[in-house]
Amino acid sequence: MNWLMHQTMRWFGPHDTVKLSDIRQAGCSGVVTALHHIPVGEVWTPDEIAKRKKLIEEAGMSWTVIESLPVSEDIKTKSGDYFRHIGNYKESLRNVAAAGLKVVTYNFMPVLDWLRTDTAYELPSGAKALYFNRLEFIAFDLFLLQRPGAEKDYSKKEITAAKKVFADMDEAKRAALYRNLLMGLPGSDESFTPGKVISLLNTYKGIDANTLKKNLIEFLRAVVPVAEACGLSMAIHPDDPPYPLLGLPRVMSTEADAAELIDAVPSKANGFCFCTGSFGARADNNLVQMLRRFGDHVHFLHLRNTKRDAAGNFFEADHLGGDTDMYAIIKEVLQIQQRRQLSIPMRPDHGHQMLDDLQKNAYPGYSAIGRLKGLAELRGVEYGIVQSIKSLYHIGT
Ligand code: CS2
Ligand code: MN
Repeated sequence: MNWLMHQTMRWFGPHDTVKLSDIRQAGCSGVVTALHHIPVGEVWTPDEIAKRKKLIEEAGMSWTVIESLPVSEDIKTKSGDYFRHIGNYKESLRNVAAAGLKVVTYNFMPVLDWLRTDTAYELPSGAKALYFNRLEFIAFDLFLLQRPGAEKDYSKKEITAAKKVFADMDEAKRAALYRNLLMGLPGSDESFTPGKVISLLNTYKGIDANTLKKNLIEFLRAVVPVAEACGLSMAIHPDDPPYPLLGLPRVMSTEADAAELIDAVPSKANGFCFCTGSFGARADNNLVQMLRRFGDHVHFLHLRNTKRDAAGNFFEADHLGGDTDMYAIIKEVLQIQQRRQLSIPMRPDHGHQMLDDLQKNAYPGYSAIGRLKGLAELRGVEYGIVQSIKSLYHIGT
């Protein structure tokens, strides 16, 4: 036996304040990255791919997983430049496969990727974590964004409580809340006025979850055969958080969503970036059961933990803390790898901002030291499981 997870970290490219040498010193042999400078919908050319690959290889690591080859809004909404973007996506797939890449992560979340109310939530230790506070989120929706019809999405009790939360916030807190929530927008450095955000949300006016799911399946029917033919695996990242927000539909939040996707386009090349942090933010997702069911389709792992409460808030806990039993997850992953006779790439998804990193600027969740700590803990769990199995069965002793 001994198929261990392939340890990687995400790198945002040459502008990332975390260096490739930091990632190597954390113990990674792989780097997960994307060509963020290429506009969504356009082709990743062989030249640009080769340049990035060279940087990673010169740093002594390999690039096998892309996160993400983004799916354009036109593809998600099946409008505008749809056909051109689908053609470009296929071309990018062929180009990355020719360069030796193996896994392509993407998501199908409308408009916004992840959503958090606080990107620097102080833990009792002084380290900082990403946090989603439901009442603050409702306050943002109702009073900062002033989204038409938003009241329909919340109970009277929640609205009253959110009013109070909002009244107690000073201007600086309100501005930070607004900024944090729009960080998941592509090009989030630009200033998005509430009017601009609402017009983006309005592009989904006629698109409910059924239509979005249909569009996702159509996208997969177009690209999975190409991926399959060139030896690539597609890996969808789940919704984060895994439920509808701001009136936008979400279609990859639950075990049922995942099953539907595989049934609709049955191919090994159609699979998941299994993010334990995103799926795990829902109490009704049984992650071990999901891994057992979809193990053959898990092409990439994001290992992260969240701590939920009854009011719908959650924060990103230590990798071995929180509501997800990381020991059980890793044990399951080891069995999948053994069965499939391969190593699944994994990365510690997010980490706390801590120690020297408290003074540094990094992408929220992506400072070096917290992720290094997370990776070391996860690696330790994996090592412990493998060693104890060996000694129990007297393998190699
Ligand atoms: C990531 C996602 O930082 C994160 O939360 O897990 O942004 C992820 O990269 C995308 O959703 C994948 O397309
Ligand atoms: Mn993730």
